[in-house]
Amino acid sequence: MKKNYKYGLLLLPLVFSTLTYAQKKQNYVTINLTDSEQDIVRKAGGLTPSDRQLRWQELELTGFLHFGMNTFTNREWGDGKEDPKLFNPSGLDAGQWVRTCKEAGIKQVIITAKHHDGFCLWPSKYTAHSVKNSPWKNGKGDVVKEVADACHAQGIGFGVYLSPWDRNNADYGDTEKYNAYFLNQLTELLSNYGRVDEVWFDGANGEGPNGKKPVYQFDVWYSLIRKLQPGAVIAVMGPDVRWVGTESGYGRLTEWSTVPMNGLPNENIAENSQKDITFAPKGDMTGDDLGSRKIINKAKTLVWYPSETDVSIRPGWFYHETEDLKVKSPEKLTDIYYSSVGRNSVLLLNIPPDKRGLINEHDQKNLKDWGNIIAKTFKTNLAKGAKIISLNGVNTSALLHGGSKNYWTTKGQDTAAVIEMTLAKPQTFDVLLLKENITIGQRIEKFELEYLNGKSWSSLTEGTTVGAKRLIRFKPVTTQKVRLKITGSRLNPTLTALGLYKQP
Ligand code: FUL
Repeated sequence: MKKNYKYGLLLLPLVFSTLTYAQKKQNYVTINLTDSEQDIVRKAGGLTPSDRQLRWQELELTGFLHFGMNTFTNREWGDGKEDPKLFNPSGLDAGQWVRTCKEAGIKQVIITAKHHDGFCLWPSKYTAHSVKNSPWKNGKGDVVKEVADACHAQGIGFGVYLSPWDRNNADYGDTEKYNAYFLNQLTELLSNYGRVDEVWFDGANGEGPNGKKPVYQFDVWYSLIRKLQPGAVIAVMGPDVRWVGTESGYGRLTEWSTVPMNGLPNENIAENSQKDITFAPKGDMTGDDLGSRKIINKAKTLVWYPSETDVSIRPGWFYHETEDLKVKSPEKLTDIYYSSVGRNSVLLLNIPPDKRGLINEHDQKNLKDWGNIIAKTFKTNLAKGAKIISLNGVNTSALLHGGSKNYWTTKGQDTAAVIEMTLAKPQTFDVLLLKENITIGQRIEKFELEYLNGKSWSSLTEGTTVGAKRLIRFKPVTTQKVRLKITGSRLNPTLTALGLYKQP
């Protein structure tokens, strides 16, 4: 008896840690009327990304390529009346676009296959308003194919932007006819270019020639995408990736990937229960706080819906020669990196090719310098070789060599912890990096970093959410001891990385 009891006690921490490890994967959950506040918080902390969301989140840096009729007319929004003959890049090289992006650390690019003017960068069978009626390559060219092939050859992801709003199509305004047209175009893009990793829809919607706005049949489009390209995330007007809410490049300081799904009819939820969501959450996504306790407490359903931060390297989305000297500087891009990737978001940086069909020298230079700043900063984790103590922690070594299968967490059901690090030698640093193991959820709500300043501890920085990645910069300090205090978490907090870095 006694022996068994002892064994029982010894096994207890194991049982608890297996509980944290073996969690069911679920990217949305319904809140019951009988759920207490604590139940809701735990449900939120237990939501996880779908495989396609996880793949996308881990990219961190993605690129947007706004290119099309507007590049040649020097506009941002065409009206659809442009002559296809105006589209004539003199030296288009999609290989150069992809190489330039890749060298800056970008892991996936999205091409504007069709913008609001309706001009198609591929020879669509369903319209005359495309590259097939342009002088470029005597009407035999296909920009979408060139970009897809370059991405596949150079080993980065490929995505398409297809504007629902179409100012050229005569049927735009007629819901049935236009949706059939749109579905045909989507089928072409998702069938003829190999693997597609992201489909990006924006919400713009105007009146057609009949004076009406068509009703977009999003659910039909989503089903087609799931069927033809099951690995692709559907972004912005889509269920997998949420627009961060601004086009400035600056995400929220508190960024939850778990948010309420508002305004959805219950039947829809029931019907889709236990499946991946195929409908986009509605509601205002631009507020300062989309997912803290006070917000989720009022929710009916919670969903894993992570943010994407889109911004252009230039003032406009399309190339304009007059903006050559207004390309964002490497320092500005670095600031944007910390405020997007460093705030639990994926950066979607737009780099518009010029009239030649090349990423312009001005953009190239700043991208390269920016890539070098980021690479240099994160080359060496100054915490490497540190001695780490966390009294209620499990798997402490994972803080320096972690991953989704090997991560630091707490014993029992502890939602608070202190992690103390004694560095191999005194170091000067000015950046903190934290990563949660989001494969089992986003949980941390509050943390603080302190350093040993002589004989006493001083606060260095503090924050709320962590998620996929949290980066915080501060004035450089020199010390040999730091401690991270996690003071709030929805379930056992987890970390796969704790890094200290010095900016060049
Ligand atoms: C917006 C569009 O209207 C802009 O032209 C651009 O494509 C941006 C990314 O999305 O809604």
